[in-house]
Amino acid sequence: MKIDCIELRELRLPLVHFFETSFGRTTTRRIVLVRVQADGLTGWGEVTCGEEPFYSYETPETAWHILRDFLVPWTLGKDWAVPGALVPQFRPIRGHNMAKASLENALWHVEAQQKNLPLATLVGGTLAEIPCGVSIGIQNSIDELVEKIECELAAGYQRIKVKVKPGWDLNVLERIRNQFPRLALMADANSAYSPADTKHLKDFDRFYLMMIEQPLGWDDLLDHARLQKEISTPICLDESIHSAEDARKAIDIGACKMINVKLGRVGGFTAARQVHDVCRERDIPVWCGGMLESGIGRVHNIAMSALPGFTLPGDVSASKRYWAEDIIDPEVTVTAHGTIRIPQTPGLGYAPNLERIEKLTVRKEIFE
Ligand code: OSB
Ligand code: MG
Repeated sequence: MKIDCIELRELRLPLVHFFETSFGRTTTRRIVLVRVQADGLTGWGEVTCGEEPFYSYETPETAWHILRDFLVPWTLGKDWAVPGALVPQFRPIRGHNMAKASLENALWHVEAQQKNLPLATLVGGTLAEIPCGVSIGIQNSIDELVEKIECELAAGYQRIKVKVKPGWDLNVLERIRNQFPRLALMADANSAYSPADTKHLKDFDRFYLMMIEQPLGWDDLLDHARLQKEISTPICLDESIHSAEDARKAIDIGACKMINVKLGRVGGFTAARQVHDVCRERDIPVWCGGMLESGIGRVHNIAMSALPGFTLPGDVSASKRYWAEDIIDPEVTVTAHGTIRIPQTPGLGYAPNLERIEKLTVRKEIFE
């Protein structure tokens, strides 16, 4: 794959409903897209960082800088045997996995077209249909949250994840459990608690959650291992897992019983497959997390979710939950039984809507 041209763009995309976590509320996304031209084909990637350095230190500005000043010059004009060849090339840069993933994933998209394969098949996916859940943010009231849960269940989603933080946790879970005793329910704390809250976190056990995601420090493994010994709710790690090495260490010390895999957080399809493999060898279920992606990132998530170890419903849901109009055609839709069908056509299986992408673009830089 000879890289002839790389284009970076930033889009502004308003969410249909604000999304609030323990670290803040998002109303409009800043989406950085990467478009690569190679061997006469076009590949798309998305930087999945948040607007602020709260989920991780990456932001649209840091990603643009790392791409423009390092990753793009290291990639452009060269001939790459496979997308995974970018991994050792990018290794000298510590971290910045979301910037790295955007470029590597665009090459996977090119390769899928070259080999005439669906992206999911190219990356090793075997499932024809993936189970879907939803992540519901903190709302203005518990009544509004319950209303949202009812609406998502009516749409067919197979499990509900709610965001929690001190003051929006036991009261909320109590109410949900009373109303939906059999619901497949989980909670995501995004690092809102500390080891001093162990007794409080033990109280979550009575709600028999599928898991609690990232209760403690965003970069911690050890305290999660200590906490897991004290609580019966399975811990799932998100923020702390940046590589297959992290996954191995976390599992070895008992810091988690499940892992949320995000393509951006681990640095692209190559690393995501390695995390998947480490977990599968150790019987640790994985599922695909979300970062409020536009259609491009969403379709990459769908492809990854077809890997055989993705046995739990992911945070991969329909375009219309996020956007009045997505930037791909068709939009991602979910079946009445809460699944997404894996496209069987070569490439992404969805077409980036160039006209709409152009209209939403607020900055663009082209490298040839
Ligand atoms: O922790 O999984 C998370 C969104 C932004 C940042 C972090 C997270 C999330 C979500 C939303 O939970 C998942 C989605 O619907 O895309
Ligand atoms: Mg999370």
